[in-house]
Amino acid sequence: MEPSQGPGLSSTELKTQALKLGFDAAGITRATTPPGYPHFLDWLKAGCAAGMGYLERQAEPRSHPQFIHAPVKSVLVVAMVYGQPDQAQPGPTQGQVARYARGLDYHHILWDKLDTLLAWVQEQHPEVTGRSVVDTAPLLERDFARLAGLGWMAKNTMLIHPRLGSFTVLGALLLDCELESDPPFSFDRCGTCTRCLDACPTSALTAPGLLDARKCISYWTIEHRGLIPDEWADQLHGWVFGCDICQDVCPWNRKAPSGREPGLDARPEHTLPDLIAWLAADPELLRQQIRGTPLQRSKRVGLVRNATLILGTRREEAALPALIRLLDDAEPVLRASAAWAVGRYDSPTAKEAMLAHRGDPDPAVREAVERAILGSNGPNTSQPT
Ligand code: B12
Ligand code: SF4
Ligand code: SF4
Repeated sequence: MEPSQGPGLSSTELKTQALKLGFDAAGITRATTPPGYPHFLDWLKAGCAAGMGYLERQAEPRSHPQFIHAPVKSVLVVAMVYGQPDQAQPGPTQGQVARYARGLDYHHILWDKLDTLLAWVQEQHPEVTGRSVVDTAPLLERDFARLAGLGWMAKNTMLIHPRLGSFTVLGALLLDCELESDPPFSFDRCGTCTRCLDACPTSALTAPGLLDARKCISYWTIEHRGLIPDEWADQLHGWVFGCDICQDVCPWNRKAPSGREPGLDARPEHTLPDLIAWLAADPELLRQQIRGTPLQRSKRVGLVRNATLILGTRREEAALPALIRLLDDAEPVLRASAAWAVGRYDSPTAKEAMLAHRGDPDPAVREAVERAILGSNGPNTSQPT
């Protein structure tokens, strides 16, 4: 028999209802200051948040969920598995998209389900108030997921559920009633493994459990606005949006189940997109194609910028005409990225195109063109290996 809780809402029934709605795991913890909060502040102080100024601006609210919902007493944390494991390798003009971003935007799917769960609670207990949280609110979600017993904070910084693995998205329902808590997950199941740290191509995992966003492909391709600096432009390793390398190599994902939510299933055109097609696409059509998907976060300008840098890194002959056309795009960021990419080709056509764009109206683009002409943006004399 479960002890009586607040207005009589049963923790077990609440979690069962969450699973019925399609979540793959649910756990409950008390609203408290998350134990990782001091670590989060150290991480910010060390500059590891890179250009994500919103984390700095909303640092204090992360100290307690009451900043999001003042009367909160309990936090229900949910996890949902998404998508399927990779099956195909990218071709020479294709890019990779992180698995979470191949279908529809998970935020809306999770918010809807959490709101439905809150409505279910309020049907029985109209006095209960709550707030659904998915990613964007200032909550240290992985810390709360661990406290609610859903898994451990792994060396790649992911929350790994022992049965579901780490290809999960998290959400939370903040409730103002007392509920019975689950025991926190108190084991570290990484053991002596260091596969994720060894596999990260940019050494962004600077220590177990520590990610420096200034070195992370996921950060550069999704969160960074504007031009990607030359020293990172050829470090995307084929990832046009996000990066899954430190999860793909993790043994805990080998036997993990595939996602059951159809909305998160991969769309073929967003799995291994043809990068030349993105460069050449009518801007409005591309905007329409990505609407309602996670790719919308980078907008057309971010996606085409990333695609341009990947093609330039590879120096794919077939991409040169599309890259040269991009030198006349309306977006200065794309013209400057195209200059970087075209400058890497060792061909008279590429040189001619560079010289023809020395007079670009934007000073930053002119600077990128000059760097490209000087060849200071990487080798343009040898063929790619
Ligand atoms: C900012 C952010 C990013 C940044 C920074 C990532 C990072 N590792 O911090 C970037 C853009 C790089 C990113 C990338 C990704 N993200 Co992200 N991201 C977030 C966001 C908005 C905040 C995370 C944050 O606060 N980071 C700051 C660090 C310090 O916090 P933390 O990693 O959670 O670290 C905790 C531990 O370190 C712990 N800790 C406690 N004590 C100690 C002591 C020591 C010594 C150490 C080392 C650690 C430690 O406390 C910390 C604070 O809670 C969350 C959503 C949210 N609101 O929480 C999603 C979130 C973490 N991201 C998510 C996803 C899916 C991704 C990607 C997989 C997307 C992709 N494929 O490209 C990658 C994964 C990269 C990776 N290995 O983490 C999911 C993760 C789900 C899961 N199962 O873990 C989240 C939870 C979003 C969601 N609602 O589902 N992300
Ligand atoms: S997401 Fe990619 S770049 Fe970032 S830490 Fe993981 S492997 Fe490294
Ligand atoms: S790859 Fe190994 S060290 Fe990294 S998260 Fe997975 S189990 Fe932990």
